[in-house]
Amino acid sequence: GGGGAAGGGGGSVLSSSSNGQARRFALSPSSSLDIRKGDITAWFVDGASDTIVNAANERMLGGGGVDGAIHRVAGPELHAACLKVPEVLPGVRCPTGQARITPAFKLPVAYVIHTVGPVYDVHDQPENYLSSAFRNCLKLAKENNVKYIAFPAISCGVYGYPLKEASKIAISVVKEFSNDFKEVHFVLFSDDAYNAWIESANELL
Ligand code: AR6
Repeated sequence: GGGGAAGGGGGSVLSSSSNGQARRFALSPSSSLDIRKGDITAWFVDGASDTIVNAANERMLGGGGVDGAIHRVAGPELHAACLKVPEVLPGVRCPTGQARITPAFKLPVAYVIHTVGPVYDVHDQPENYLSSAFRNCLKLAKENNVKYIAFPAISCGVYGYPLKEASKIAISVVKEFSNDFKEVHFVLFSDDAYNAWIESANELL
């Protein structure tokens, strides 16, 4: 607790979000979905098994956007840990739609789960890759006994996925795991992303 000051942290206290924009929806009697605005690199709930998801690329060695921010805050040990993830094809550590887990080093969470969303205009049926990305992250988190997990808007930056379509997929997949986590959070950087996620949650939950 007490992590709210930097923004995004303190998931159990809605008002601790950096700008006060946060909404909570029930997934089950013991599980909730939180949608908030903020910087995912500052997010944590209790530190013990907290996990943030990185929107990486297949090489898994950093990049721009949220990936760049996560590597900057985690420090160079994260890059070293990613290098140790075996390549499944030359230059590919995490194929599109899959997920890999590493420690989080200087981030205030325990783990980073790296996933790769589809490039909207390149992949056929990008919805299948995007739902796989969310599903594989949640499966991997569950296997590691994670109770609190936060996602960014995977594929919605340079990969060009439309926010509303992506939010419907993201929330639908989270619903499949209604009993598996205490809290699933979406930590969104822009007003547009936040509004799209709230709209879809109102439609689907
Ligand atoms: N916290 C939360 N969300 C963020 C943050 C942050 N600190 N920074 C950006 N976002 P993107 P992609 C939002 O482009 O589309 C990288 O270079 C951002 O506003 O980071 O999956 C990788 O290495 C957007 O809504 O990821 C890959 O090459 C969302 O995060 C490629 O980009 C995702 O935008 C992946 O592209």
